[in-house]
Amino acid sequence: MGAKGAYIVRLLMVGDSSCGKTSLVLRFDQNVFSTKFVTTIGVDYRDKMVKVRGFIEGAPMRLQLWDTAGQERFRSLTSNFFGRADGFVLCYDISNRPSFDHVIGWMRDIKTRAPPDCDIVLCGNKSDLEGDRVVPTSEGKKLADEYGVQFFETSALTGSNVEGMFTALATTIKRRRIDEYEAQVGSNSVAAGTASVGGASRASQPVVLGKDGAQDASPARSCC
Ligand SMILES: Nc1nc2c(ncn2[C@@H]2O[C@H](COP(=O)(O)OP(=O)(O)OP(=O)(O)O)[C@@H](O)[C@H]2O)c(=O)[nH]1
Ligand SMILES: [Mg+2]
Repeated sequence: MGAKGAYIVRLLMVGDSSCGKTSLVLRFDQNVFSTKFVTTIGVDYRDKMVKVRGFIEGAPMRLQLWDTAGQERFRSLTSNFFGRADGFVLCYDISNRPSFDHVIGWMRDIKTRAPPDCDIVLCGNKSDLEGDRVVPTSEGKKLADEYGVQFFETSALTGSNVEGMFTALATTIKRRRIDEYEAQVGSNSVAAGTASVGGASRASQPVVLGKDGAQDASPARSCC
């Protein structure tokens, strides 16, 4: 599918190293999985065209998946990307307690550096490792509730919940944009057919309907 008419949504994958961020992106984008661990250097980038219900039916959504490195040494680099995100997938590994404990720090970084209206999903990955589980589902859910964000447990290995999680986040973002759009139209009395969408609260990155906002979709490329 071409990118014409797509609206662009920027999603950032964040969380500790080895919790499975890259694996989740690869499962979602290409339906593949590898047990080999190749740690991400800086930030990798992928495009994924998806369709979600609502707004202008049939208009595709172009997900820009920014897969950041979890290693501490890249933290100042990767946090520079937070400011332009529409949504975050904040990951931990259900078989790794420190990765869950560090969610608080990741959340603090997001709250400090990301747009205040960005949407967040808390994602407990590696749900296939039930025998090694050290973070109960109830604990992940409780933390997500405290932050007021959606919660999913996923497995990049089996594919369980992976598409559902990304789709839920994309749908939430789209819903928010509809609300922003309607508020904008309502307050400005702007004709719906000519208005740009999503710029109401984030002037730096308006989402423009009916325009091809970026280059052709391409495989992963490292930007840093
Ligand atoms: N069993 C299991 N292993 C997984 C799963 N997801 C990822 N892994 C493994 O965990 C290791 C790390 O996965 P990555 O996706 O590279 O982790 P990452 O979060 O991108 O790590 P950084 O790039 O260093 O931040 C790899 O060996 C993967 O095969 C999962 O759902 N289940
Ligand atoms: Mg990675």
